[in-house]
Amino acid sequence: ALRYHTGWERAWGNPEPKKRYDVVIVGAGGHGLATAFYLGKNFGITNVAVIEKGWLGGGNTGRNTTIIRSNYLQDPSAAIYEKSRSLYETMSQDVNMNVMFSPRGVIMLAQTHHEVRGYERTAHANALQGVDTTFIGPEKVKELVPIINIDGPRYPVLGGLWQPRGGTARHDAVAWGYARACAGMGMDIIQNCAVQGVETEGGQVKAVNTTKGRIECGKLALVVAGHSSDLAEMAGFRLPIESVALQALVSEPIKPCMDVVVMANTVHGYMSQSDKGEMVIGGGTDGFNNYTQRGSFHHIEETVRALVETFPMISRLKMLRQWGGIVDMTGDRSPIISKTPVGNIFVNCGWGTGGFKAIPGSGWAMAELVAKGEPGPLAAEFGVDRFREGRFIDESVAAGVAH
Ligand code: FAD
Ligand code: PYC
Repeated sequence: ALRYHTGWERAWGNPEPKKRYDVVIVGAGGHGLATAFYLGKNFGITNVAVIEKGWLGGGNTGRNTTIIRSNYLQDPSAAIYEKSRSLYETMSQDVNMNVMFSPRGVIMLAQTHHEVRGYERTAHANALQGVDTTFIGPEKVKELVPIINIDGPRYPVLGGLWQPRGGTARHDAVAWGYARACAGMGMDIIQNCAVQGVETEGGQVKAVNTTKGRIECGKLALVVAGHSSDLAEMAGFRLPIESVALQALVSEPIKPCMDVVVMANTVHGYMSQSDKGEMVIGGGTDGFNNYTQRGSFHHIEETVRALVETFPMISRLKMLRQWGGIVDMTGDRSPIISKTPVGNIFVNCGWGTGGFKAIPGSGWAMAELVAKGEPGPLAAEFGVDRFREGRFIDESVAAGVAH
């Protein structure tokens, strides 16, 4: 039947850059594309280019393990992640593409007494923030995840933080959906076009220099995750970001055996089952800064060894693929959505190991910042100045991934 599949329309165009745009967004990952989408949808700003050095969604957006949840501790985090989670519920309709959002529920296992106390605290905080989570006991964990071993010798399962409305979505479709919707609003998505320089004059950006030539812009949004420090350097300022590889792997496909997402932060691994049946697995970040988009062997071993304790049945699974992405880590494990020392440059980065879930909420908040020049309520606490002023938004536990 596939031989009849010819003459398909392009979902988004392949334009040459124009001389000037009102807004240039660097980075066609989820956050850059969502920023463009909400600039158009919420503010009617459509003379926008999204510039991508590779292919859209080819960065962390297409490399993550797709976990969506909003069970964070601090109020500003719960607000933006919950906004984002709720936007995932209508994303397929909003962008007119099936992003396969699957609110199957997420459990963060408590495997030490410290974690029990920590997650009970988070559940109370979430109740006050309007985020639906509960602390559940080990029997309930076993009921939700029959393949789990709750009596592990080193770290028995003592309970878990359960968010029934968390889940997963198809990550490529999120990027494709936004890209097609943005192109439909008349925006240009320019792939294979690396930004190599940022021209400023009198504290304002004038243009970016790219592998496809000079492009003038009224405003510039830097949304490049692990390459944020490079772009900031081009624009003449520094960001408190470290870049490091985080990797994931998938097994051969097997019959449905686990219909929730499980994160085991003490033994350190997380696992869900994709619609194709593969077990999607991830572990910790590399212990050194680097820009390599691939995994390191010791992580595979450590992650799988950790998960085998909790899920003994995976010991006989074959692993098919592994890959890595460059994540942009801040010291407090919270993002930066901020003005910069250059008047009309704005930055969105620092989502680190946990920004897939944040894509729509982040785009919503960043679009408001770019359109108005000032952050709205969702972004207000995430300015870069907080590192100078000591107003950290500590989410090192909620991040769930060892750093
Ligand atoms: P990206 O998708 O990386 O996009 C940035 C883009 O900028 C890239 O496409 C890059 O090519 C482009 N770029 C860079 N430099 C330039 C330049 N000079 N010129 C032009 N373009 C440039 N988050 C979760 O919420 N849940 C998870 O389960 C989860 N799992 C993860 C697992 C792994 C293995 C990894 C790596 C990450 C995971 N994350 C997860 C984190 C999440 O993937 C990221 O936070 C999120 O995708 C960041 O999106 P982004 O749009 O900011 O960045
Ligand atoms: O933020 O939920 C998360 C996550 C899981 C795996 C990597 N990040």
